[in-house]
Amino acid sequence: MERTLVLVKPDAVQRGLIGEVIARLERRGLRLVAARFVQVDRKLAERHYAVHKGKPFYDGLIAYITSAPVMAMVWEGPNAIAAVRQTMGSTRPTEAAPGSIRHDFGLTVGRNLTHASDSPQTAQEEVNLWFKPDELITWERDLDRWIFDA
Ligand code: DAT
Ligand code: MG
Repeated sequence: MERTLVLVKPDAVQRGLIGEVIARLERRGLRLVAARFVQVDRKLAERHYAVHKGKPFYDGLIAYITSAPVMAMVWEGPNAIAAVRQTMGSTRPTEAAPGSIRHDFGLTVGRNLTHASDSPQTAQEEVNLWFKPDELITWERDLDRWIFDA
């Protein structure tokens, strides 16, 4: 079982797509662990995107992620990290697979709607950055045995 951080970024919040993103993750079979609607401040933005500091798009990225609220969530399931990245689609919407969120709703890399952790290590770091331990809910769904085989 893996846990991964998902952000519905400011453009998707402004466009009324929070429900669309949640619906796709629920439909995929993933299980919600935590959710928080957050106005991101510069400090959190810089910690979240620390790996991109110094890149040409960094300042624009910080301005984007702090420009309106984001819906921060943790989702879990078998292979959750890869599954969620696939549901979001490639970073550039024009390279994202048809049927993915970035394909279906996006055009440019600077307004690509969502964030998802890209490895077990970053997932753990990002979940810890965005949520306190007591905000993460461990629970079981009656349907899990029909979706998860372990
Ligand atoms: P992802 O969000 O798919 O994990 P990333 O970690 O490489 O992609 O980059 C983080 C975000 O930074 C990405 O969602 C959009 C922005 N970004 C990445 N590359 C960019 C570029 N070449 N020009 C503008 N923005 C970029
Ligand atoms: Mg990334």
